[in-house]
Amino acid sequence: SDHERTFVMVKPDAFARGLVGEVISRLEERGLKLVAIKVENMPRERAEEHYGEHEDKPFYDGLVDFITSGPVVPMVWEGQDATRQVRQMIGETDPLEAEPGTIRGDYALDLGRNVVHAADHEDEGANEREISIHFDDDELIDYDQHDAGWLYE
Ligand code: YYY
Ligand code: MG
Repeated sequence: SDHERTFVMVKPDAFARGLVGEVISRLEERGLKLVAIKVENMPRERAEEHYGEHEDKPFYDGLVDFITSGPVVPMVWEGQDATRQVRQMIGETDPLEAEPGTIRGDYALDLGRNVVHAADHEDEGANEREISIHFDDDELIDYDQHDAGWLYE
């Protein structure tokens, strides 16, 4: 129930498939406020830091290979309960479990090519950690969301 910032990233599969705008549109239309965005090829060292929690998992090397295999679009979005709202919109990690209507449920088939990353709402420090891994403070833009008066009571 908090106004908060959450880290979201379009993965290389979605970038290559022309789904960047689709992901952004869904978050915009929901009412979330975009406060940081860039396009880049993620350095391997930063990818390893980003996915550090999965270091000991069998899928870790392939995951780091994949996330560094092409351009990504790291973003920060802000809004009421932003972390949980975004996780709900993205759907389950495995696209087979993701409900239709979610991003993964509409655009992905394979666990290892699931279109988008978002910080985990069950991991307390995830947003702060991931935002600081991918952005400098001065890359987070301060402005008034013009329709805020219609989005929030
Ligand atoms: O946060 P989320 O992306 O939904 O899932 P995580 O459990 O944090 O796993 C990160 C990433 O790793 C997932 O999006 C796909 C990949 N992965 C995998 O390839 N195989 C698994 N068994 C579990 C996760
Ligand atoms: Mg995760």
